[in-house]
This record gives sequence, structure tokens and C-alpha cells, in this order.
Amino acid sequence: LVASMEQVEETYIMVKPDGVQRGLVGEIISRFEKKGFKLKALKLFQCPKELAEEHYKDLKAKSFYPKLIDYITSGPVVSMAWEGVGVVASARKLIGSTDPLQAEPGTIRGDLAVQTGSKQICRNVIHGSDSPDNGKREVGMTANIIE
Ligand code: RTP
Repeated sequence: LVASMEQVEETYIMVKPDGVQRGLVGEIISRFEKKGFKLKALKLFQCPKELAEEHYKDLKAKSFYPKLIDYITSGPVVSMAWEGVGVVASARKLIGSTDPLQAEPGTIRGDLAVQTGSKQICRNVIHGSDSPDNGKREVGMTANIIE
């Protein structure tokens, strides 16, 4: 376990449309920079439906999937590749729990997001890869689709 934490990894971080619209991009970048991770790539773009579907293909069977695709394609996102030792797990800790109401203070979701309504898809400001393999996959996928 200790050995795997010492790997230099890459993670895919995406500021979701609510985060971009609310002007949280600078704050989010600042948190990753201050932690000591290295920014490798960054792009603002409107996520095409096909990329959103590919990105969230594992969630296709979920009841919230159609709303999730609508949410992610509803406005520009900022996609980033961040590099560092143990960056995948560390980024998930910096981001906090999926539900902003459950996310601890001090985390990005805990500090910067609330739930907007009981019937709303969870608008939680940011995405971070959940494994080193998915980090590579998601960074590569975005690089291939956007120039
Ligand atoms: P992410 O992949 O975006 O970092 O999020 P996660 O691992 O924390 O959560 P996941 O279960 O993979 O869900 C992906 C995104 O779908 C939205 N969601 N809404 N019941 C709901 O309203 C609901 N459940 C999931 C969130 O935006 C979540 O981040």
C-alpha cells in the first residue's frame, strides 16, 4: 500500500458547469497548486454529448444518468490533468464526498457547494478520477476528443 502511494500518477480533474458558472475555477486551481501538485494540461470547452456519455459510461444504468449527461453538457467545463505522487487518492480527499451536504468542511465540495433541491441531480462543482487507470483513461479521452 505504501509503495503504491509513492507512484507518480496523473489524475483528470474537471470543474463542472456549475463550478465554472459560479467562478470557482481559480479557487480550485489554487487548492491543487498549494497542495504541491503539478498542472500538466488545462482546457475550457463545451463538453460534447458523446464525450459525456463516454466519460460516464459506467453509470449508464443509473436512474440519474440522463440528468447527469444534461448537467455536464449544460455549459462550459474546465478539464485539467494534474500530476504528482499519490495525486489520484489525494485529489479525491481534497474534493470530498459526492453529496455536498455530506462533504466535510475543508474539502472543495464541503466548502463550496450545497444541494440545490431534492429532485436535482447532484451539482457538486468538480470531478476527480477514482483510480490511476481511470486517471490515464480520462486524460487521454479528453485529449483525443478536443484539440
Ligand atoms: P465524480 O465521478 O463526478 O467525481 O463523482 P463521484 O465519483 O463522487 O460520484 P459518482 O457516483 O461517480 O457519480 C457521478 C456524478 O453523478 C452525479 N450524481 N448525482 N443521486 C444523484 O443526484 C446523483 N448521484 C450522482 C454527481 O454529479 C456525481 O459526481
